[in-house]
Formats: sequence, C-alpha cells, structure tokens
Amino acid sequence: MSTQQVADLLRQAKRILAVTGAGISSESGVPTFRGAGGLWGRFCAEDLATPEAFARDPELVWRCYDERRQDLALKSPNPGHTVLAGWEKRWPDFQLITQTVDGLHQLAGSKRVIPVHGNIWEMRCVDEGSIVIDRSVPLSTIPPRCSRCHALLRPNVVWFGEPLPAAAMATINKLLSRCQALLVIGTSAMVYPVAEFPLIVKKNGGRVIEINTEATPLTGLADYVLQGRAGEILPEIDHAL
Ligand code: BJW
Repeated sequence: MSTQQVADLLRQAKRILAVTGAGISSESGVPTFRGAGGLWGRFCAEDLATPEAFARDPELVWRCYDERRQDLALKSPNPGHTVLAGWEKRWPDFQLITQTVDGLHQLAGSKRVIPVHGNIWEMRCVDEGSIVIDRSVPLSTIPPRCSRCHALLRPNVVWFGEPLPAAAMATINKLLSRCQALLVIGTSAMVYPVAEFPLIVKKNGGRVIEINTEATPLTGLADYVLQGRAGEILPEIDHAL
C-alpha cells in the first residue's frame, strides 16, 4: 500500500478524522507507554495511572508526573504534528482526536484537537472540579493544592477505570458515524474506548488507514496500512496530495 493511494483516498473524502497515540510524539523524543523504552516498562500502570493509585499515594503519582512534565517542557512538535495542523486548513471538516496529553499538537498549531485523555499541563481540584493551567516545572510543592479550597489537585488526565469526557465523546460519536476516512496514527490500539473507533467507522462504511512502526491489533482490519514513522509518512502523504 502506498502513500499515493492514501493521498488519493483522502483527496476524495470530505469528512476525515485522525486519531493519534503516543507514537505521534516519539520522534519528538517523548517516550511511548508500551514496548521497548516505554513508560510502563519503567513504571507500573496500576501504581500510577488509576484513581486508586492517586488516592493511595498522591505524592508518588505527582512525582512521576512532575518528572514527565520536566522532560516534556523541553520537547517540540515534529513534522507529523505539523502536517496534521496543516490539514485543518486544507479540509474544513478535518478533526483531530488525540490520546496524547503532551500538548504538542496544540504547539504545532492544531486548533481543532480533542484531547480525549486530558492534558498534562492542566490540574483539577479533586473537590471543586475546577481546572487550572500550570506549566511550571519542576513543581514547587508536591502534591500541589487548590489555591481556593486547599484540597488536592490532580493531573487533569484520564486514568484507567475513569470515563472519557462526556461532551467530547458525544461529539466524537457523531463524527465517527459520518466519517469517510479515519487515520489511526502511532497508537497500540489496545486502550478502550479509542480502540473501538476504527471498528465504528468501518461499520458505518468509512475507510481506516493505520500508520505505525509496528503491527497492532488493528493492522489486520485496516483498509490501508503504512508501516513506518509518522513523522516521515505524514509529510509523504501531504506531498502526494
Ligand atoms: C509509532 C512511532 C512513530 C512509536 N510513528 N508509530 C473494553 C475491553 C477491555 C477493557 C476495557 C474496555 N473498555 C474499557 C476498558 C478498560 C480500559 C482499557 O482499555 N484497558 C485496556 C488496557 C484493556 N479503559 C479505560 O479504563 C478507559 N476508560 C473507560 O473506558 O471508562 C469507561 C467508564 C464509563 C463510565 C464510568 C467509568 C468508566 C480510560 C483509559 C485511560 C487511558 N489513560 C492513559 C494514561 C493517560 C494519562 C497519562 O498520560 O499519564 O492513556 S494509559 C495510556 O494508554 C495513555 C494513552 O493515551 C493510552 C494509549 O496508549 P497509546 O497512545 O496507544 O501508546 P502506546 O505506547 O500503547 O503505543 C504507541 C504506539 O506508537 C505503538 O503501537 C508503536 O508501535 C507506535 N509508534 N513510534 C508511528 N514514530
């Protein structure tokens, strides 16, 4: 399957969605979660990415997020992010959905991006639910506390067992039902509900394109599979458009 075939499909489609995972940022030097060198190789997901872990030891969880934030503060978008930001202008109906929490899509200029797993640069008060943007690194106090009510703040990200933001999911479900082409980029396609998005699109008659350096559970189901680095393949597709 060639980038030209995918470019031809995209040129004919009007309603295009892209969903990205940690792999979109790996060429910016951001570690992925699974696989060699992934975050879950160094840290145990159950100890960090669940509400139970935070209730048990908020300081431990915040120390790890603080370390990730310090690392992320030094990273910049790569050509994959840049191409996706440009596609917003090319197609008025193009919508980007990301599982990344690093904010690199937004830094690349993407305005229409739905961060379904939250944003590592936001903190949410566990009592009031209020959200503050905080880009300070390192954090001056761990765990940070709400300036109004002094309750704990938590990273405004979605942990295992937590629902994805309801309003975002309502929008996404509408978009999936009418999507003509879904690009699935740099995700292991193992985490639900996002792992189901390609199946919904296919059921509704849309085409699915996977871009990944490795095979995933989606590879056998996708209509087009482009194996390789997103930061190289996306510019190639863009060039062929
Ligand atoms: C490249 C590349 C390059 C590298 N170019 N490619 C149905 C069945 C079974 C289980 C469930 C189910 N429904 C729900 C669940 C439970 C659970 C789940 O899915 N578990 C699975 C592990 C089985 N899901 C949830 O709990 C979700 N919530 C939910 O469903 O709620 C329902 C509910 C309703 C009502 C009330 C209560 C609940 C929430 C999931 C939250 C995920 N959170 C995390 C952490 C975010 C915060 C943080 O960052 O700290 O999100 S976990 C982590 O995994 C992170 C990621 O967004 C997510 C996905 O990972 P991703 O992005 O795919 O990264 P990797 O590392 O896995 O893959 C990288 C890929 O890139 C690889 O394939 C590489 O090959 C590739 N790559 N370089 C292209 N250059």
